[in-house]
Amino acid sequence: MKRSEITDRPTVEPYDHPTGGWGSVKSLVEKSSAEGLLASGVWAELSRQNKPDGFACVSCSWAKPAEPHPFEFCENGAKATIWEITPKRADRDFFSRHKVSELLDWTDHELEKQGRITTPMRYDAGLDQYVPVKWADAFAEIGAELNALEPTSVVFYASGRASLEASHMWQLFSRIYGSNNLPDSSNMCHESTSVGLPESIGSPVGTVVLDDFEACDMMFFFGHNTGTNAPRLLHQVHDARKRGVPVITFNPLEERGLMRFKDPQSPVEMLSPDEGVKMSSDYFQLRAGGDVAAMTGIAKALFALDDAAKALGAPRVLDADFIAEHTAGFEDFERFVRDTEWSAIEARSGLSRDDLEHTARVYARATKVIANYGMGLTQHRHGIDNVQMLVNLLLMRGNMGKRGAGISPIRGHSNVQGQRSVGITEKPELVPVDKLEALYGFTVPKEKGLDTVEACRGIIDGSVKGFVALGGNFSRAVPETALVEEAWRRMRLSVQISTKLNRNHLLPGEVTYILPCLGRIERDTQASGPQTVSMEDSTACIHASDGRREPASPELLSEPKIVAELAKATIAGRGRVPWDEWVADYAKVRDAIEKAYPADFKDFNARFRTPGGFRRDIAAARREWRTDTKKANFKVPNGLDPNPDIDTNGADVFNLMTVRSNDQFNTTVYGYDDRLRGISGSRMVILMNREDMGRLGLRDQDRVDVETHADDGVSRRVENYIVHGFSIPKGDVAGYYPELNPLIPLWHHAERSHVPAAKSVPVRILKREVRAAAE
Ligand SMILES: Nc1nc2c(c(=O)[nH]1)N[C@H]1C(S)=C(S)[C@@H](COP(=O)(O)OP(=O)(O)OC[C@H]3O[C@@H](n4cnc5c(=O)[nH]c(N)nc54)[C@H](O)[C@@H]3O)O[C@H]1N2
Ligand SMILES: Nc1nc2c(c(=O)[nH]1)N[C@H]1C(S)=C(S)[C@@H](COP(=O)(O)OP(=O)(O)OC[C@H]3O[C@@H](n4cnc5c(=O)[nH]c(N)nc54)[C@H](O)[C@@H]3O)O[C@H]1N2
Ligand SMILES: [Mo]
Repeated sequence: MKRSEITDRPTVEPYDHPTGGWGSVKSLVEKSSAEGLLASGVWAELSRQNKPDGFACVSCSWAKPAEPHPFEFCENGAKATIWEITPKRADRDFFSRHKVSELLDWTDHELEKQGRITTPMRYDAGLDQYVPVKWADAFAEIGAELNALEPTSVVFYASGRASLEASHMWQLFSRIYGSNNLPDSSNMCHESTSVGLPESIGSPVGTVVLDDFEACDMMFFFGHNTGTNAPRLLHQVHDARKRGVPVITFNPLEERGLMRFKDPQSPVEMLSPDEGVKMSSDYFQLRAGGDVAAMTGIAKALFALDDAAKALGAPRVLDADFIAEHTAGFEDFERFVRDTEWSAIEARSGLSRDDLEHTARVYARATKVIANYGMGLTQHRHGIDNVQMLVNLLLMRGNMGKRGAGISPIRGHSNVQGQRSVGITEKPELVPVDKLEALYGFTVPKEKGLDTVEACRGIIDGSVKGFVALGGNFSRAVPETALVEEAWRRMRLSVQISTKLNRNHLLPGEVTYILPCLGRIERDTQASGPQTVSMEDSTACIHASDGRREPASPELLSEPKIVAELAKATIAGRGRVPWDEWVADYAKVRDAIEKAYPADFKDFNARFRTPGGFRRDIAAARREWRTDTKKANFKVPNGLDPNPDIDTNGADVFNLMTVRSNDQFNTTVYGYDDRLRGISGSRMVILMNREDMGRLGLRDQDRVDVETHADDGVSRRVENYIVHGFSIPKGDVAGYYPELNPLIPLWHHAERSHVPAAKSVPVRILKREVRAAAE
């Protein structure tokens, strides 16, 4: 079970089967039996997943259709369900048998694999163990501890899974207590979207819904591993491809899901021997961080096509009417694009002018285009430039705010977008301060709170003294692992509301609690009866979710209940929130959300069971631009280079992308089989271009250490990784998150949005000379 035991030889073989297909069915059957679940019980839950009267999947946030498929789940959504409904338990007995220092040697996989936590636990430093506590004692002590701390020295983190109801209560608790320190996993994820899109189009979220996918006549995919991270979206891509819609993908890695797909719900496709549907009509393996360059090239080619059309008196290629009526900043953007040389574009993107001109021609022929993107755009120093550049491309041809067209950021956690919609944000200007103050009779703190990077800085420098987490595995998800982990133990208070054991639990502060909660698939019964919760998906549609399963333990409390009890123990007498009434009937929390956000959540309780969800009010989707200019703004990027000021100093510096495998959900590692990339047996791998390997004298399966290239005096290194040749551009290397997070400097983040730049970490690859000796 030791960490080191899994670094043995991985196998890396090209996986040339389509996504979906039999491989995914086999993987599911294996996962349920490994968890000791009968297939029949699993099927019963899975058939309710993402249905109007069922529960919202706990995996990704992709949209849930009004008319679902018979099985509206994918391989990875099913894995997430199986992982939550497991019969395994990390119970009192487990914690009495293992010291925390012992558990620190376990892998992320082994920790969570112990199963659901059943009892509230407090860390006992003398025993170096977690010991069971009564809920009432836990709440009382945490309340007293919080009251002894300065509110601005406490962080209230949320990981993106908790419901709209729990989340709205969470931010009220934090703000009445006196803190805007409400970072969210979104800070590590789509914050480049949340900062970039409002400047461009005046909306912080995407503008498309499922219906647009049915109407579009072209799609882009930039930096998203759809087959693994939002597999249900493959249905929309699959349908579009069958209609002959071109899909052009830009990704340094050949991700199977966007190459070939077999619909596991279609008997005809499953039984046919062919290779499935070709999902991308063109697939361009650009250099990581080369997206601004690639998009500048496409824009440049569009200008050239437009020039030619004008010269011939043919119809324009740019949508001149849309640009004149709806946009600002076009001239500056045009100048930037025309002034950028093809040589620079080709060098930085790693793509040829021909390929980019071809893309522009395909794009110019389409009239309704959706641009999808993920972490490959947001997790860069120039993450905001990436997002805004993609919007620029859409604006050039009026592909915004009309049916079949728009921007589609593919969100992460199943309710991460929703948490932001109901007040979880460190930026007080994004919450309805006046309404909250009038409704609940307290003063909302006005100074900006800490985001994720700032919270880490505070933990490291000691100014953050308390950390309360509504889900997640913060210390493992953030950069600069070594410094954060060390500093965590100096904190006064660490409280984790969790379902499963993870590494963050193993970093005790002076006072440390694990508070176990119900999962979303479980029945949540309160005074008024069974409760329903709600989530917002990636397309801003709100859905009801009903858990029916027997709770993993009778001692578990729901998230709203835990938040309310923490609040009552901490801020009793402050603010007029009827905590007990809300917990008794979550419909009252929904009424409260509607009062705070009347436009977005109009008739919330009446509408939230609408099949397919009801949509929040997204102004940009109807061409109302809530920006500084009242227009959609073309934005000029700060140059083509994602890491402009890194001085390689003559060293052989590679660009490391940290990515997810097909067998994990963030820091939750289900297993060691990244089937769609053909890698199995280990996650301690570095994927590298064969020419680069040759230059460094490396062969497949050689051991390497990886070191961050930075001159800030901090040494960041991971050891004993296995290198393997892979289809990846020269100069780029890839490996798995979160194991590689110790390599990411805390200061290496997107400008302004502070998203850690997890897709462009400058590293050196050092061959270990132990190979011969070890054999
Ligand atoms: N099964 C499963 N589903 C998930 C998750 C999970 O862990 N497992 N996580 C959830 C969460 S929180 C999120 S945020 C999403 C994440 O979903 P993704 O956005 O797909 O996240 P990553 O796995 O980090 O993969 C990023 C992709 O971008 C590519 N890429 C890397 N660098 C660049 C670049 O510079 N340019 C371009 N164009 N591409 C690049 C990588 O090759 C990879 O295909 O998925 C959500 N859904
Ligand atoms: N290097 C690198 N770092 C990254 C990324 C990357 O691509 N590369 N991606 C970033 C992104 S996009 C994200 S979103 C973050 C993710 O960061 P987090 O959201 O903090 O991490 P998760 O791994 O999703 O959290 C898993 C834990 O959540 C708890 N949990 C699960 N279900 C529930 C529930 O229903 N309720 C409660 N209360 N707890 C629950 C379990 O105890 C589990 O151990 O990581 C970021 N870090
Ligand atoms: Mo995320």
